[in-house]
Order: sequence, then structure tokens, then C-alpha cells
Amino acid sequence: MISKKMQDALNNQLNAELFSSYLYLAMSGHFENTNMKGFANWMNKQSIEEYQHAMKFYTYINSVGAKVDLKAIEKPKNKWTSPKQAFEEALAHEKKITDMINKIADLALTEKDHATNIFLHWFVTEQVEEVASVEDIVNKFELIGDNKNGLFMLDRELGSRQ
Ligand code: OFO
Repeated sequence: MISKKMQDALNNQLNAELFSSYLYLAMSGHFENTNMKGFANWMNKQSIEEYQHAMKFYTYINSVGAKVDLKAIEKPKNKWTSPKQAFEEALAHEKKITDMINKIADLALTEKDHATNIFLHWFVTEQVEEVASVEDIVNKFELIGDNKNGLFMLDRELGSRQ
């Protein structure tokens, strides 16, 4: 059994992961609408991954006999001035999620909650990968600058994400 404080923290993270899914789906919709199908594909795949993250929390909360408590999901914005801006916001968002995961990991250590600590290991590693992969894309936008051809190539590259 986990503490009430940990139950609340995990439910809060479940909500944050659902918001991540919603945010990337909004970005995907924006890119579909602006005819950048490769960026739309990348964001769509990311949105699906985030839903899977949310479900890991959902399953874990249930598995330790705690109570899932779904909250309202914040409305994401639906317009970005450029693809670069959307990916920069995605990077800032992932850094925020990393902080949130680290805080729950701190709580697990404080409470000597070994099971939750081990459960969170996967997320700690995942966040390192997610921040690195979005950072890599943001760096590519920096290199591309105003070059339309570069933008086209990057859109095509991200379109291949499975
Ligand atoms: Fe993007 O890793 Fe979950 O939120």
C-alpha cells in the first residue's frame, strides 16, 4: 500500500501524462492543418506514447491497491507561429515533466517506498531519452534557419517515425 500523499502525486502525474498526450495531439492537428505531414506524424506518435505513459501510472496505482482519481485535462493551445516554436514548447514541456518525475522519485525515497521508487526508474530513463530526442530536433531547426529546403527535409525525416 502507498501513502495518501504518494497516491495524490501519482494521480497528478497520470493527469500530466494525459495532458502531454493532449498537447502533442493538438500540435499534430495543427501540423495536419498547415500541411506539414511529417511533423504531424511525429507528434501523433508522441501523443500515443504519452497515453501509454498515462496508462502505466493508471495500472500501477491500481496494482498497489490505491485509487485512480481522474482530473480534468487542461485545454492545450491550438496554434503555433512556426514548427520550431512548437518543438521548443515540446522541449520546455518535457523538461517540466522531468522535474515532476524527479519530485515524485524524491518523495518515494523520503517515504522509503521502494516499490514506487523502482516503478519510477523507467520514467527517469525515459525522460532523459525524450528530452534528448526533442533537443536534437530543436537543434536541427536552429541549423535550418529560414531554409525552406531544410524544413522540407526535416518534415520528411520526422514523417518516418513509426
Ligand atoms: Fe513525454 O514523457 Fe510522458 O509526459
